[in-house]
Amino acid sequence: MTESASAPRVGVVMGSRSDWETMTHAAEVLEQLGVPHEVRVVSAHRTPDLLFQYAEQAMQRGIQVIIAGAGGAAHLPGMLAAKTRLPVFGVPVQSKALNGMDSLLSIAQMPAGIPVGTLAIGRAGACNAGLLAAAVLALHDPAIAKALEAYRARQTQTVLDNPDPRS
Ligand code: RP5
Repeated sequence: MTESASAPRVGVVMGSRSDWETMTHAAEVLEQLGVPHEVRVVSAHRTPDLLFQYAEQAMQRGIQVIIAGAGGAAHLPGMLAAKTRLPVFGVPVQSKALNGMDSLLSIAQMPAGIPVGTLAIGRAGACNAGLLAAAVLALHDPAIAKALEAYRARQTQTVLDNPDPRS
């Protein structure tokens, strides 16, 4: 289980241990940017009471953003969003049967009134969920803002330094 040293400000949750291969990318980004976070398996279907408890207690525990990844009938992000006003970013995990299209549509097609910010399927979505969570916290946290700016500058420089795709 991944934990950062200080009190977590971002909750990275997922429907199953099998989602970790994807969701580890969100945690890695948060780690790189120095964002205190926690990682938990919370299943909408197998542990519905835990889901409610997590969403109800998140804010009072100091969580400010929730990143939720799930695959298939991916109800976790939407149900978390139904139970807390914290921003919830949903990551569609690439399912075996339908390549993640089921996950994507389950997460994106929320009814008006209960928003989930839906990311891309798989690794890119998980990375970007981490970056978006950091961007939200960066609005009021200069250290995270600086880390985010440095991350982006490094990324730009890496592309500029390697213009020839053959080398
Ligand atoms: C979803 O079912 C999980 O988010 C996971 O993506 C999918 C399959 O879960 P496992 O059967 O691998 O535990 O709830």
